[in-house]
Amino acid sequence: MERFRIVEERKNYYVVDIPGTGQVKAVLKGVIRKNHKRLAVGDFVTIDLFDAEKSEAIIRSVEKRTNELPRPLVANIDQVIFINCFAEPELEFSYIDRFLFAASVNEIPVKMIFNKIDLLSEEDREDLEAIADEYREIGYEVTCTSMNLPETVEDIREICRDKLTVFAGPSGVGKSSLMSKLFPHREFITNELSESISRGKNTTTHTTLLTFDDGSGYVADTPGFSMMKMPKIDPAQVMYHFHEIGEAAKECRFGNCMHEHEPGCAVKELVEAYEISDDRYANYLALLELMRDGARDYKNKDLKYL
Ligand SMILES: Nc1nc2c(ncn2[C@@H]2O[C@H](COP(=O)(O)OP(=O)(O)OP(=O)(O)O)[C@@H](O)[C@H]2O)c(=O)[nH]1
Ligand SMILES: [Mg+2]
Ligand SMILES: [Zn+2]
Repeated sequence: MERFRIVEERKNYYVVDIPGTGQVKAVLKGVIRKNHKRLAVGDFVTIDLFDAEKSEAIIRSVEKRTNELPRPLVANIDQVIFINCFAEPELEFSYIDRFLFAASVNEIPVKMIFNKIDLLSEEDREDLEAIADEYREIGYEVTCTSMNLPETVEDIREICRDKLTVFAGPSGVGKSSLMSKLFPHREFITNELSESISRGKNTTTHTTLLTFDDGSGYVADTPGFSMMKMPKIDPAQVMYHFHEIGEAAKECRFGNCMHEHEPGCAVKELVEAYEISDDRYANYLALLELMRDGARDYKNKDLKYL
C-alpha cells in the first residue's frame, strides 16, 4: 500500500498529503489508536479513503520513525537547514557548534545557511566567506542567502527539493521570512508581525509541513528557541561529532587521546597551525566537559537554544 505523509495535526484529526491529488482528513481508530499515542507531522501512514467526496480517511498503519525532533515534534526528517546570520543577530560560534554536535549525535543531516547577506559590507562579506569555507572544509554544505535576493531564495528551493526539511536556528535570523518567500501564497508570523500581536504567540509546539505546488518536498518552520535535546554521550565519543577533530585524532600518539594536554596530539598541532579553528577546538573542549558532568540540564542558560 502506498504511504503518505502527515502534514498537519488538528484537534480531532490529522491532515495527510497525497501528492498530485490534495490533502485529506484522516483519523486514528481502534487498536492502532491505542498503540500510537500521538502521531507527528512527517509520519508516514497508509490510509483507507472512506469518503472521497469529503476527503476523509482512516489511518490503517503508521511506519516506524527514522528520527524525530521533539519541539516542535517532526518525524522522519531528511535534513535540517540551520540558519544563522553574520550580523543581526550576531554569529555565535558556541551555539553553532553545539547545534551541529547535537544534530550529528541524532544522525540528522544539517545544511547551513548564513542569511541577511544584503546587510553586509564588502569586508564583512569576505569574513563571512572565510567562515563559510571553514565549515565547508569540515564537510558541511553552506549557502549564503538573503530574503531580498531572489536567486539565493532559489538556491534554498533547490536544497529543499524532494526532501522533508526543517528550518532551525536562533530567533530573528529570518526563518519565517525565507519561508514566506518560498511559499508566497501562505502567511507567516515574522518578527514585525509577532510584536504587534502578543509575545510568545508564535512559540508554538505545533508545526505544519508546507508543500510545494508541484509536490516536490515538505518544509517545516520552527520557532527560534525550539531545538533538539542536548544528547548525553560518552565523552570519548565527542570528537567524532566534531568531524575534523575525529579525523585528525587518527594521527595522535595515544589511541585514547582526548586532545587536552597529551603529548603528541595531532589535534592540538593542527589548532596551533590554524588548520583546525580554535573556536571549534574550544567548543569541543566545552562539550567534552559538559558530557563529563552529565548533560542533564538542557535549559541551562548556556544552552538556551538547545
Ligand atoms: N535585511 C534582511 N532582513 C531580513 C532577512 N531575512 C529576515 N529579515 C528580517 O529579520 C527579522 C526577523 O525575521 P523572522 O523571519 O521573523 O525571523 P525568524 O528566524 O523566523 O525568528 P523566530 O520566529 O523568532 O525564530 C524580520 O524583521 C525580517 O524582515 C534578510 O535576508 N535580509
Ligand atoms: Mg519565525
Ligand atoms: Zn589528540
